[in-house]
Amino acid sequence: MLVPNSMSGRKVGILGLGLSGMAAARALSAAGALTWLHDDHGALRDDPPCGATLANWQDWPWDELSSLVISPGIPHEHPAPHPAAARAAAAGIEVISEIEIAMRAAPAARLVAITGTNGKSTTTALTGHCLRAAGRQVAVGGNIGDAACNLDDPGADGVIVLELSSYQLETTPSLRADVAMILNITPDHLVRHGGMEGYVTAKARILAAAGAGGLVIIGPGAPLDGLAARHRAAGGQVTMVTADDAPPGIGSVPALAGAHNAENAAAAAACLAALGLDAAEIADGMASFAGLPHRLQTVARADGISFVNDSKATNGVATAKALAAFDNIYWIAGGEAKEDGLGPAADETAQVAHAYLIGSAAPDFAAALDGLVDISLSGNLESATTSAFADACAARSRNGRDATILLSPAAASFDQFASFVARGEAFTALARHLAGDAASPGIQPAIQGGAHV
Ligand code: UMA
Repeated sequence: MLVPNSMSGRKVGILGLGLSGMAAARALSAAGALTWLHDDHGALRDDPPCGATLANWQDWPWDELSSLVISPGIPHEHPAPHPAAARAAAAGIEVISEIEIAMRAAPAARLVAITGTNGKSTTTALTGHCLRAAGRQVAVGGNIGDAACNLDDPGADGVIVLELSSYQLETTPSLRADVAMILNITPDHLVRHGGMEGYVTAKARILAAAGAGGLVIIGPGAPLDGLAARHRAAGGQVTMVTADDAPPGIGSVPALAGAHNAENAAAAAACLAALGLDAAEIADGMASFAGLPHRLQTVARADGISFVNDSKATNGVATAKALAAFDNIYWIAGGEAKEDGLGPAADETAQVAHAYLIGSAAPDFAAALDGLVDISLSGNLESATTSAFADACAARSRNGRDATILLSPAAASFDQFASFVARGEAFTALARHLAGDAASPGIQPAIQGGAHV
């Protein structure tokens, strides 16, 4: 556990008792701080730690609080601040994240901080995996799943690799990174950041974390070019990477299929080189990377038909990348649409044999795809997967072509599932049932522990 000893004796409110809120409560308790805990939905995953009081936020000792730790999913500015955050701001009480609590523990390990709209979990897991494969002590956490406060400091020779969302970056003023990455920025979470400018500003906070001494690794395209120029002008070190900088042979690693993963691999490789790994260590680590669940994860195969679970693709940019990575695709999409709907995914349909649309986004997605591909309005995932498999089998018996049944929704899951994890698990179960192969021999297992909940 990362314990912020400098906060000993402080009184701290904690809003939201999910993974990060409870981790912050435990770390603050270990530091000797007193905490008051509240969750609007009454959920409490574990017993409150020693020194913690469960109480409605209105009943906290506001005059004595030094800080409010707010869960990343709770708005503190846009579209409207949670009333407790508004009260803290009015009283001049700092509003901070659980990541900030971990930073105040001042771990001795070197720190890699990774953000981006898409690919940050894969790049975080890949970087951690390669370091571990090269014999380094590593702790991996943040938005990827394990709260930062739960990590153990691997020590001065070790590395902490953190995936950071825009929500977490906004409220972590003490972030300091030896290597910081921004992989890409495309519109996402705009309501929470008051628009694109606010979203880019939140992501760009990672540049300040690297300061002049750290290395910033930046992916291609706008608005990243501008951020890179700005950071260089301020005296910072910047390495810009594209897919062409990926180590040779990446294309044959199943978990790193597609041009987008070549970009992720290029960023990870630049980071690993900066941390002292040689080219052979980087190549070996990448070759043995098994990927993450729900991201281009092959979950079943039957007679030349592969089922690929890309449930984590909750926006059009992520789905466009998946559509570019396969041939002859029977594509399942839909759910709760983002502001830009299918976005660039509507321009990547050249390899789509048929689209099966589900959830509340289906009518809008159908309109966007009209005239581009054959469409079925399937309603739900079960119907879509069953139809896709039947159609793919029938076509294969006619033309002999292998096919991919791809769940890459370009939409959030919340209209029909509790999370993208639940959606991906449902697809996996259906796929294995249809493939008649519960164990799915020959399927490369994705590494566990990276699933967001
Ligand atoms: N809650 C309230 N009031 C509200 C809203 C929520 O009290 O108005 C409560 C909920 O009841 C819940 C708690 O707040 O009990 C917080 O739940 P949460 O899911 O928002 O947060 P955590 O469980 O702490 O998980 C967070 C990240 N969640 C979000 O950013 C929404 C996790 O990222 C992260 O893995 C975890 O911390 C550990 O760092 C998830 C995510 O969806 C995977 N991230 C977004 C993304 O990747 O796009 C940013």
